[in-house]
Amino acid sequence: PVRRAVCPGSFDPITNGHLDIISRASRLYDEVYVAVMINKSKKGLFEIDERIGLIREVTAEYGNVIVESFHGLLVDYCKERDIPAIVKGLRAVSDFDYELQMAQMNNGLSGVETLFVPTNPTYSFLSSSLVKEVATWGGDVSHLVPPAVLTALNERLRAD
Ligand code: COD
Repeated sequence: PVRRAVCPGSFDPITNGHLDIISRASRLYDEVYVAVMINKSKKGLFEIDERIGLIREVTAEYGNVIVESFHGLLVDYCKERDIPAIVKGLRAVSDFDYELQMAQMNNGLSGVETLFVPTNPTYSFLSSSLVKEVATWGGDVSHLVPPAVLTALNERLRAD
């Protein structure tokens, strides 16, 4: 049987921290689905299609990563695609509380398992929102995001 896992998130935009988790998952599973979860109440910097395009570009080299968006519950996405495992990165204790709640809720809803991968310490402080804030004020984020994302950020922030 094909072993599948999903890495869900907002990915607004994808960072080296996300990429580290996705690449490690891609070595553990036959197919890794990256699900850009649509949150109507949270307007992002990048449109969903732009986020997907960037993720596809920077994960192409792994060869077994499928990138999609989904509007709804993560457990329903997993059910539709026969995915038994969610892979999440844990940055610090501060992530743990909320991630544990979601993992237990998702398991209770459908039996899906969540596996936590400890973040590479290089990226333990890294989040999409901090990247956006630093880049907005002209700070250097070139070591925190893939080159394609850096270009997209510069274009977007210059345009506004
Ligand atoms: N290092 C390692 N991993 C990281 C890093 C980093 N620096 N930054 C992020 N990650 C990992 C984490 O595992 C994180 O959870 C994931 O990447 C995604 O991060 P974000 O910031 O893009 O996404 P979030 O936190 O906004 O994602 C939340 C979800 C979209 C996963 C969640 O809200 C969800 O499942 N929504 C769907 C609706 C649903 O099912 N709700 C009920 C949940 S119980």
